[in-house]
Amino acid sequence: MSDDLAGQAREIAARLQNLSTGSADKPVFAYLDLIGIGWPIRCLLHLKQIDYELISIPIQVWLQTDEGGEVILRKATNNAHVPLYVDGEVSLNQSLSILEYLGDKHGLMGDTPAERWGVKEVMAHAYDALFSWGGLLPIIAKINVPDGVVEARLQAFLGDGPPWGIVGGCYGRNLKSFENYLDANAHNAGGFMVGSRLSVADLHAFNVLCNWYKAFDPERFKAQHPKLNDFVLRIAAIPEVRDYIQNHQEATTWLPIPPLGLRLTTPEALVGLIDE
Ligand SMILES: N[C@@H](CCC(=O)N[C@@H](CS)C(=O)NCC(=O)O)C(=O)O
Repeated sequence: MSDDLAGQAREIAARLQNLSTGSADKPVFAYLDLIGIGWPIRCLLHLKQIDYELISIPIQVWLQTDEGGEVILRKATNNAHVPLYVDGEVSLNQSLSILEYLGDKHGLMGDTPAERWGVKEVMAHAYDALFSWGGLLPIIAKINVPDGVVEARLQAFLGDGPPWGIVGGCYGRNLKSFENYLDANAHNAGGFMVGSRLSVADLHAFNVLCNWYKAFDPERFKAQHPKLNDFVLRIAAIPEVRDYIQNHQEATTWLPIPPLGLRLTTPEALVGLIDE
């Protein structure tokens, strides 16, 4: 591996570009060295004890640009993003597709056609709760955003201030939808999002609920959403999930660079989220 960061970016880019269903003798998963949206995929691979190659890309390497100022690694995948998952059957570059594919392969997509649709719906909601206009990521990301806007957006999102643009009370509203999914499934024992056993819907929901929403405002989360806190503790009590959190998960939720993000959680605080 080259010792300069741009050299490392070029080497990883070449490796990603050379990956194909024909080349992979075991599954390969490439992602940044943070929890981000990779957590449910890596947790599933851990739960199912899949032997795979992890290409963990340090964020400083990802940020390297070429002579023209373009991010080198953005040119290495179809949609300029990671995660990327490749095995002998597929090469997938969207986290939801990867989760659905692995969910199918390893029996984590529900037990009936209706449950399968339910799993997909909860995953779509979990994705929205992070990435959509009313999601948490646009609130956290503050690079080049004036301080006043960061604060107004945050207050609106939490419902503690007037709406900002189209963001208003979305922290609580996004969480209420998760509660609705749990309530709708309450006739099934076990307290899962869908059906009567673990599915990728639970893994995806867990990541968004614990590593993002609870980490962002632990006191509010516990006080106002006890049912979701119980869900977090329940999923984290599954021995393989607990092992993944305590011994294998990445140390930070996202870019560990304070000027770029609001309320970044320390590695210790992140692991502590499953004990209360
Ligand atoms: N819809 C895509 C989104 C992927 C995405 O936004 N990935 C981020 C990391 S979480 C990324 O690659 N960021 C680097 C960049 O945009 O340069 C998915 O779900 O896989």
